[in-house]
Amino acid sequence: MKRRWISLVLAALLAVTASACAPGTTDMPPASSEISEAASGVSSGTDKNTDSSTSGGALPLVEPGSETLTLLTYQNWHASSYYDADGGLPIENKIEEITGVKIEWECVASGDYETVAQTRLAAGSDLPDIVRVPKGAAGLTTYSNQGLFINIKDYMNEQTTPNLIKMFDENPIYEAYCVSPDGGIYGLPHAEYDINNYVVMWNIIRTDWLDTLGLSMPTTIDELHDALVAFKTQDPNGNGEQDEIPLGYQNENMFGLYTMKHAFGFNNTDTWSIQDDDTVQFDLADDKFLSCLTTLNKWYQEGLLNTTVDGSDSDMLIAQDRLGAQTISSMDNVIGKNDSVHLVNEDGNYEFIPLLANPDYPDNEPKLNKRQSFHDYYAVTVDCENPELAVRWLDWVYASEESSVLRYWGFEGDTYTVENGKKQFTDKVAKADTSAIDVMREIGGWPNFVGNENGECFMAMYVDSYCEQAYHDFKDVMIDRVPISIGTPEESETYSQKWPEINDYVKESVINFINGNKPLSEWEDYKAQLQTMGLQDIVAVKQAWYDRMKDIIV
Ligand SMILES: [Ca+2]
Repeated sequence: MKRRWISLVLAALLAVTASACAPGTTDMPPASSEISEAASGVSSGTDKNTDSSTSGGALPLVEPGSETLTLLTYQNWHASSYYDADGGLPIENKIEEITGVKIEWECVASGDYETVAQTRLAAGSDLPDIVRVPKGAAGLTTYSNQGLFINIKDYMNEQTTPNLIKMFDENPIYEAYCVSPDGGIYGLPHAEYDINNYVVMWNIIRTDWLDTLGLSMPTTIDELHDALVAFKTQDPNGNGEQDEIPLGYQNENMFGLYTMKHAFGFNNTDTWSIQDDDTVQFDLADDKFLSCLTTLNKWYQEGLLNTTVDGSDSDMLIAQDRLGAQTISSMDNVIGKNDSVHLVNEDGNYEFIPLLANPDYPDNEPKLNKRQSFHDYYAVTVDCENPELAVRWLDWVYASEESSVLRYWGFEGDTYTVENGKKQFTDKVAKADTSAIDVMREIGGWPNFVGNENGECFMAMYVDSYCEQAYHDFKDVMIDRVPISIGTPEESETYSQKWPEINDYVKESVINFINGNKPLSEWEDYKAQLQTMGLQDIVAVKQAWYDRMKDIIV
């Protein structure tokens, strides 16, 4: 009975993880909203004026039902609620009502999406009006240079795109991620920027095991080491067996141990960093990283690290009350892990480990990198017969506060209420049997088309949970990643030709250095090989991206 219950819970956890997971990001969900209640048009929809050529932000954008746009995008993450279902989903229907624009959906399962979308774009004819561009920023470069997308900037002005202009003014990073090297705007990125100011994604540890063994939360790399040794040798799960695995992996599997580099003189937790002089650096080829690898290799030899390189047994180890610490979990998943361990040990509790100090690097003050905040672009194709309308539709759906409320909070009185100007989800969402985000996706919320996810709304799903504590613990040390932005055709070609191979080689080498399959004495060979493979060219591309972006933001 117990076993069945565990497997049900695990299945539910997996379902949540899968549904919350956007490709190109790590393991976490989205979110949204800030928003004024004065959502002009949300309640009315039809009583406003509408000359499509001049009305700008007025709603509806056109005479209701007079215009249709086709949209090629991912299917809803929800297991059974589809954007292209007969009758539509409540939130998309509301968008149609407000904008007056009918959407003809062409939805593809995420696993098939790149192939389908690439095939459609390769054909170069009979394209949908709006498309989620495959292959991220590189895809946008490729297809815009083939002339398949209109320049949205040609239609941008106070009349046509008041919401986008306001968004760019208030948050220049959006503009920085939109503008191509030629100055045009060929797509709007799926944004997890705002939500990522809230989402902590970091390494976790069993705090109840620390308590049991009389240890404090580690604050230095040596204290973490000693805690892992105690986990291994002092039977914290109390079953009389030495069956604990001190440190395992989630995202990026064993390679995710690179995050320990923050305790070895690096200023961040990612593989790339910005130095004080504004140069971009690939940290995993910096000699300081050899010290990190040397330490991890020692930990491996001491039996402190899980030998399952892909981390595939982590969920099982957690559910068996056997895993002491784990790399790279997002904060909502920490809650899921605690639910899982509670089935066998009601005291079981994972929390994030603070960023660790190291006396060898006394002045280092590392920061925690957020998740990648922008990925996948939405573009208007040259086959669109009414590009101005498509741009106005994107302007309202992507960038307006009213749309943000509708798409991420849903319907006032039904999925959320407002008290003293503060929104909160109703029990229908917050106390449902499934995750809050799944309830919202069932009605078309938290969409994976034209997303722009807001953290306040995300946090409202986790009121009084560990997420609140985690956010407060880490909000002051979180920084953005080195950007992956829209390149020139040359940059894009260099990046797509060289980076995947380099990336694979780095991951394989890091794992082999740690588990001893590659002697640490081969560090210099590793660095030389990276140069041979063209790492310096990738560094130059990333530097150009960063410099252009900085110019727009400053
Ligand atoms: Ca034990």
